[in-house]
Amino acid sequence: MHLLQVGKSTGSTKPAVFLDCGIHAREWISPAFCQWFVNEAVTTYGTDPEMTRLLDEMNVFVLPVFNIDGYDYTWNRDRMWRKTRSKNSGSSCIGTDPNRNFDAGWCTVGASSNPCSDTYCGPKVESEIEVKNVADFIRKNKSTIKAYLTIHSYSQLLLFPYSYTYELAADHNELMSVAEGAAEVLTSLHGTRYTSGPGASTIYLAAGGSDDWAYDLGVKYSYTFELRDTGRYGFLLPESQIKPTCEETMLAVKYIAAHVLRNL
Ligand code: 0X9
Ligand code: ZN
Ligand code: ZN
Repeated sequence: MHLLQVGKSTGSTKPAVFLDCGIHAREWISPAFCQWFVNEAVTTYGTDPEMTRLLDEMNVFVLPVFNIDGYDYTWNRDRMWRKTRSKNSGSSCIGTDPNRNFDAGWCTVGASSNPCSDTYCGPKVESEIEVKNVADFIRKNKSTIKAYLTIHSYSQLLLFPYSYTYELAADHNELMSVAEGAAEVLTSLHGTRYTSGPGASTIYLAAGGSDDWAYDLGVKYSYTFELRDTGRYGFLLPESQIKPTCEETMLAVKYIAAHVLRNL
């Protein structure tokens, strides 16, 4: 797994945002966004004042493809594959849903204990090496990581904890107002409309997700983006929509990062 650190080197420790893409293999616009983000960061640093300040004051850890084996499988075998590609003992079905494999109400709701299901939670918490690696990294750097952003598709949603329960997060009001601000700036570019809210009530109850896990670890600004579209093309988002989707998403990510900085 390849993890990039983007930010001005200062010698001292800086607060950080953790951004991952491609947890689910078939959500191709997601890795495209992480790639776009890194290119924008390194090419607009020094000219765009907002990006310059962000990268002066903080680091962004970018995991461009979380589920590498699954992503490869969607390019070469099955375009609609979602899960990892690990073997399951006692079953001929392959893979675990990495976004059901985190230690957050693991496998209690909205997940399956059947290895053949697309939402299989895995044999145990962090059974998937990809999940274990990300969880270990965030745990090790939890004093510096102030925000956790994870990019999925599709549905045009900006979700935050919780998804494993209908209970509201302690920081619900702040998370909601930051989400609404981010969605507003996103819409301003091409008119794409987003819905913001806690995962459980905005899409569905689903335990074991990375956002809920990061939040309960103490990373307050924990968001799941569901990028374009709302179902016309779904995972098969046409090439012509890659650039506008990345451009608008960039505005929302920068908005959240700026809010994090302002509240340090
Ligand atoms: O179900 C998911 O993992 C995400 N939707 S997707 O269509 N990309 O699969 C939503 C995740 C929301 N957060 C949690 N369930 N924790
Ligand atoms: Zn997803
Ligand atoms: Zn455009």
